[in-house]
Amino acid sequence: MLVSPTVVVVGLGYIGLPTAAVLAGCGAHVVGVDINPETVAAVNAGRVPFVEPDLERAVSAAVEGGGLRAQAVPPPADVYIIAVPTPFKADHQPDLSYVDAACDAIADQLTGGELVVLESTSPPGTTQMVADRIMIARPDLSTDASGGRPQVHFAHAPERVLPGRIMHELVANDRIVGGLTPAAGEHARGLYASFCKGKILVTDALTAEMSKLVENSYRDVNIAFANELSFICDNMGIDVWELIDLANHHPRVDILRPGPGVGGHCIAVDPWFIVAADRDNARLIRTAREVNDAKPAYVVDQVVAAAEQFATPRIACLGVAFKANVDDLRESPAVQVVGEITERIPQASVTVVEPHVLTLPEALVGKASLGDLVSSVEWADIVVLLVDHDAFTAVGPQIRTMAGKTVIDTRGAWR
Ligand code: SAJ
Repeated sequence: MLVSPTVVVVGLGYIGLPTAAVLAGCGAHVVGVDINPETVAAVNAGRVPFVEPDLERAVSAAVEGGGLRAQAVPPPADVYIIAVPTPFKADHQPDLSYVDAACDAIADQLTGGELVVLESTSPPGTTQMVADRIMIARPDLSTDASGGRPQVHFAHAPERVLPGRIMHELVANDRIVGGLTPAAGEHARGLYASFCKGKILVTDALTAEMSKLVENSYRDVNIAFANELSFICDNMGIDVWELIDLANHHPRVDILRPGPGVGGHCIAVDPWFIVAADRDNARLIRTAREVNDAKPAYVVDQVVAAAEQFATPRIACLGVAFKANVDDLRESPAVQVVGEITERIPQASVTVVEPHVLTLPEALVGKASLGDLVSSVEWADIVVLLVDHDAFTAVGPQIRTMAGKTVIDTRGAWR
């Protein structure tokens, strides 16, 4: 690996921006590229357009020190890291349009000798697709030095950091890198060894792609097991939280926690990439997705049933983030639950309490209001806990003693 390489990071989101800041902090000359002019302007001003502990400090230090700048178009560089979104379409098929656009943006800049790393979580075969797309645009280059043409190295290095702990995990976690060729794998190892304190595990690109999908599917299947237990326990009149706590005393049992569904941009998405790649064999993975996706509607049914005892129910929904102590509302089951409550119980007044945001998400504007914790809980007939933010778990004892309120605690935070 070059001592101070020029690294272009395409996509300054939850993964690209932290990666750019960490690389700059380790001596690389980093250019962040984003199609959103507001993101570019924010980064160049040393600001971060979303909440992530310690990130803003790292970005502003990198920008002030001259190691990081942002722009709309990729310049020539030694390394290109693609960290753009890979959502799925309505039919659960992967949408690779952002990856395609990133390839098209960097293809013109290549001269040979560069490393192109795909970090976006991707369906199996995407790294090969990236190389094929760029080689079609640039027939003067090759992936394996064949025909004497200058070689470009392609690798996949899936990000595996946990939102809320990104700056720590980016450096501390072990990192899987998979090359399209062994040489590409070794180039990628050098890049990640420059800032990762964890082990760098080198494999081929296809296995690296699958490793990321398998990790998140593993978690999804295990959360589905917990959510399925919550359905069974409600049916049988058993406290699912007590049951799980008891079962987890077994030395080889570690059941996860039920909730209102699985959110975020990864665990609710990535398993579909495996299903899309091998529908016939991915039976458990598909069923887990279906079990977890059924949970928000189940919670709404509980609230609808509770609301029947009030003519004009007042409902306080605590939390709309996709999980505890973050401001990230992407694919949040809580947003879905609140939206469906307002549709199914039109006579209800609904207040949302979300200490991590200043405004309601667009999907809820005009349907619910945003309130503070104490007055919303005091006002409500029904309190629905959707996210186990620390701010909510702390008030559990007071809420348990409030007479006359129906409490639906989807996270078991107030037991
Ligand atoms: N959840 C439950 N019950 C649990 C655990 C989680 O309902 O017991 C829910 C959460 O509330 C949330 C969702 O699952 O809605 C996902 O949360 P999470 O904390 O499990 O995971 P993410 O999406 O924040 O991050 C995951 C991580 N992957 C794994 O733990 C295998 C992270 O390491 C990945 O980097 C990240 O996905 C990603 O970017 O792919």
